[in-house]
Amino acid sequence: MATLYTFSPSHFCEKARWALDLCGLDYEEIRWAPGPHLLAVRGMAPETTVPILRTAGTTIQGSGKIIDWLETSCHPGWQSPASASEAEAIAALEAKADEGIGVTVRRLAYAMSLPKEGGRSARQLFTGIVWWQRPLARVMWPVTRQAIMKGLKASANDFPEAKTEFERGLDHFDALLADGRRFLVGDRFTRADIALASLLSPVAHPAQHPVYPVIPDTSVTQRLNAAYGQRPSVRWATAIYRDFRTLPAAA
Ligand SMILES: N[C@@H](CCC(=O)N[C@@H](CS)C(=O)NCC(=O)O)C(=O)O
Repeated sequence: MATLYTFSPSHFCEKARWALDLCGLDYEEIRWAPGPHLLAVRGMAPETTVPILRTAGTTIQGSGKIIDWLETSCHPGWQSPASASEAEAIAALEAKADEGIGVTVRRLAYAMSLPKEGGRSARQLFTGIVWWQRPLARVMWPVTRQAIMKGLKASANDFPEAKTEFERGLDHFDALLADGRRFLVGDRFTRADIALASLLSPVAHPAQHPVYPVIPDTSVTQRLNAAYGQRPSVRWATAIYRDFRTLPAAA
């Protein structure tokens, strides 16, 4: 059986999880906490980031690479772009969703939470983590919290820039969706749709998200949803979750 290593609330992890669920791949999810994950990832993969997928024969790090691997090994219905130009458009939009939404919404969420309500973020981040990381995660949290604020430029002072950056990403996708299209590229669901919808999930807070319902405190998500929930991209993400977020049969 394959193993997917994640942080519980991570939207990049949700992107990979969604693709795995859609493929029907049999996998176990092991949740790590930021901080202790540095020990766990050592020797497993070159970077320190999750998601990481491990199968009998290979270790794949990064949501995009995991989906690349799924496309060749699992033959999901949403692969095989109709043309080279469609493949290019899908890749470009996925990259834009990763950078313009994934990175910026994470920075904004942390800038809203870590400077003053770090304990809430910890409770979210530690949801369902593997047993041996629990005590370590708590002990390391003060250092981890500072490291995240510094590394992601998510201090209180960074908040205005983080907000502007995220809104720029939203503007981009709102403009793209203004023609009323159902899918980002062409007339069917693709990995670009998985990318944008999952990376907007911290704002859309969709009912079909497999982790959010069990996360103890979602106040930042609620605030993000109150501020941006009516934006066209966020409404689009909510609808895509409703119509396409397939969960594994056992879940
Ligand atoms: N481009 C990567 C981004 C992954 C990423 O940034 N993951 C974060 C969690 S959202 C992480 O693992 N951070 C911990 C670290 O950088 O050590 C992907 O698509 O997988």
